[in-house]
Amino acid sequence: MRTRLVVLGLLVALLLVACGGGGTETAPAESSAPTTPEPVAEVEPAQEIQFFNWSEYIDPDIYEIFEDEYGIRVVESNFASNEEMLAKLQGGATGYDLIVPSDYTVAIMIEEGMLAELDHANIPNLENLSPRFRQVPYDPGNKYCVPYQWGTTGIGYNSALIDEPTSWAVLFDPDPNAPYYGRAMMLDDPREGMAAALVYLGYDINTTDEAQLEEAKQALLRAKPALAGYDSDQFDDLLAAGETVLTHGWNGDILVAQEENLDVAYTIPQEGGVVWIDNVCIPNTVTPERKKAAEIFINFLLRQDIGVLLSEFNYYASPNAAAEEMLDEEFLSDPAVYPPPQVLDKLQYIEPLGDFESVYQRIWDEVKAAR
Ligand code: SPD
Repeated sequence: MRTRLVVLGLLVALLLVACGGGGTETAPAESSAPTTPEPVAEVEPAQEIQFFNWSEYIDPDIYEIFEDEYGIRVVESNFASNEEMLAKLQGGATGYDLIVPSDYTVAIMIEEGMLAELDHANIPNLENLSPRFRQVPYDPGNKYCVPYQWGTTGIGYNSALIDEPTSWAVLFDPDPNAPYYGRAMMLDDPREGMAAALVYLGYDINTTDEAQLEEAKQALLRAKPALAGYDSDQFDDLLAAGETVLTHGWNGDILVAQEENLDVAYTIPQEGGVVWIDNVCIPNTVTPERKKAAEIFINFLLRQDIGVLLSEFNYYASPNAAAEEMLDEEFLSDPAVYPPPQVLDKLQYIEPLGDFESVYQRIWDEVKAAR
């Protein structure tokens, strides 16, 4: 009897071991017993970041204040179009920690997996954004990017030399006897250039209709004799200096030129124009240290006082509701900065076109190469 009980006891003990029970020595690793979490190593931010931005798009004082407060230096280099910036990054450039793509380019970069997800814990000032800029269609919830400034594309002109242009015809059916003939400019930007011609013709600026695109090409070719050139960096300075009389351009840059030359004015022709949102984003090639520093800088840009400095320098509308509370009433009610609803209704966003993007680029290249 005693022997049978010992055998039974051994069997029960073996079963307990097999089932993972029977004492602490056999407790599995995934036991639900409370454990102390390993401390997560805090990443130290880099002391320098490389900022790839449009030219003249930030008050240099902002860098100084940031470096004084955080000990992080921001080194800026510039691009002149979304396509130029995108080509550099697609070509393998890895040195950039923060970039400023426009809406449709953000969509392309997300699609291609080129952007790092933002750690919102490092960007508490996101709450300063206006609600509509927290849910932009190309990046809902600001998963990858934070809106920086927004604006429109229209026509800048010298009001001492010509009347306000009411139609894009001044560019696409130019009058050879007008003072602007030979002294006009267009942005050196494939999607913006095509958009201006398509808007003039009454078409969607994202059309893939080959016949409409051919018409746009012909309009762009008709503009050529009136043009002094294509430029996205100097178009504002040339207008302020009186070198040009008329220019296709971005509202803020033209309004800054107005400070130098009071004859400079900005208008959106009756056919409409482009509305856009530029954003700060982090390429997915950055190190954790540089990403942390870039996020600290994004958070800084979202501060109320820095948002004010940004818009006061750029003359572009702010996506930052807290900053708008501190901006001058005169600025907020300027229709050239904040277009009224009837003008907004006539503006279109550039959309990503996938493979068809190359058709726009090809037409643009052909137009620029034509004599
Ligand atoms: N001087 C900086 C101007 C930046 C304009 N970005 C707008 C791009 C819209 N396609």
